[in-house]
Amino acid sequence: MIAIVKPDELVKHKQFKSIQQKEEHVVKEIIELVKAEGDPILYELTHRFDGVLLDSFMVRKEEIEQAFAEVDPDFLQAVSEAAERIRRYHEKQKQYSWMDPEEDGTILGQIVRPLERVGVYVPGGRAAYPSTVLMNVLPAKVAGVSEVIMVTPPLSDGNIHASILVAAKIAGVDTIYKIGGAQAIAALAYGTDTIPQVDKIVGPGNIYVALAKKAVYGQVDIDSIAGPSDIVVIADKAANPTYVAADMLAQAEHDPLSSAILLTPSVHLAEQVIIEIEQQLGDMNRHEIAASALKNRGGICITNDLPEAFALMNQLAPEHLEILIEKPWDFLSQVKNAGAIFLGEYSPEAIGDYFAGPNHVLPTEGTSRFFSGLGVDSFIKKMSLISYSRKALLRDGARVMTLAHTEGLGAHAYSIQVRLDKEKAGENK
Ligand code: HSO
Ligand code: ZN
Repeated sequence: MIAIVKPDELVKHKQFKSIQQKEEHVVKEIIELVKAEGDPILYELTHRFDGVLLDSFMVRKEEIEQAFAEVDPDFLQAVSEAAERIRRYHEKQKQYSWMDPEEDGTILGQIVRPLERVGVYVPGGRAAYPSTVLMNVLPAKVAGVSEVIMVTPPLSDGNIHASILVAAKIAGVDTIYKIGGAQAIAALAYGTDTIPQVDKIVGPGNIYVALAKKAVYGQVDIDSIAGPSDIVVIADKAANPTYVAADMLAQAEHDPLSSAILLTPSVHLAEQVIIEIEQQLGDMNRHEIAASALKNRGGICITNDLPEAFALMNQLAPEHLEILIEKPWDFLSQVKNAGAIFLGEYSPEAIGDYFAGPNHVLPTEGTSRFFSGLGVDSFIKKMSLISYSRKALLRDGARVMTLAHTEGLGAHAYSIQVRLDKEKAGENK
């Protein structure tokens, strides 16, 4: 099921484009329709694509109360505790405004402000994860976003999964609308009579949603477009092959295009992991998805040593990196590119997917080379602040004028000159 591959094959493995362009024209058409016609076309498109004619796409308070009554108490407990840990972790990411007074009375600073309104897209069907609701909403709330709007396509009976409604409420979503697809993205980007225009849209979705997000980028901000999920495990002979296999399969079960790669200097461990994968696969409820993922984008690579494993991992720039070696902390400094790092055998990726606190929305497909995961940062803006003093302007004015003249911008220079002239005239009085 999983093959032993050479290092150069691994890097090729990784190169994979998930977004096709052929649905682009459909998406553009939908966006134009929603811009032109607003609410009525949203009802029509929901009827056409989701097969349900809604009276109203706004989720009512009673529907949320009903969802709380419906869900398993264990789920309620787990999701509440997860939300608490995620909130606490993100609190630490908060950035604060600062002001720096200089001796001459000048004050420079940076003012941090949250975005005002954010839209969170939650996909329908099998990929509607309550954990993803928490991961998208909580950082926005911690950042201080005043209004978080969630959109999600209705099920064929016009409802939304109870677990999604419960997670949304616990995370602090302000309003929920039953709309999905490109039409939901267009409504959030341009606003309709019912749906307010937002400043940023986050959350995963199918190809139509991804293309719609790309198309409205600039009108609003968006998060990065998520590709299939991936993991690299670096393990040595001390690692437990049962754990290594289990963690690779946990990733593989997401999607037939998910990637799970093991880098190890130990041939013995590699052999044990292959046996374990075969055994554990047999018992999996998502057997077929995981098996195709391992076949399509799985691989085990035997490296000469651990430094080579780390170098290869950095080339792959994984979304998730598990370090299952004897002294994982000793190698942390070698990690340059990874969305999230899991150290030691008690940190399986699943603890991070659901509960530990860090965000599970992470850069995929090698983009951890230059992107970071979703966080409080994703929902704030920074404004610079300048309050120059008279003394400082008199001191620096001539320098500014030199630079302005060099750029041929006379009015820039003059805006300084008038002040210098006036102040100097005042001094001579
Ligand atoms: N591993 C996924 C997140 C997830 N796992 C959601 C379970 N539910 C991407 O980081
Ligand atoms: Zn996962």
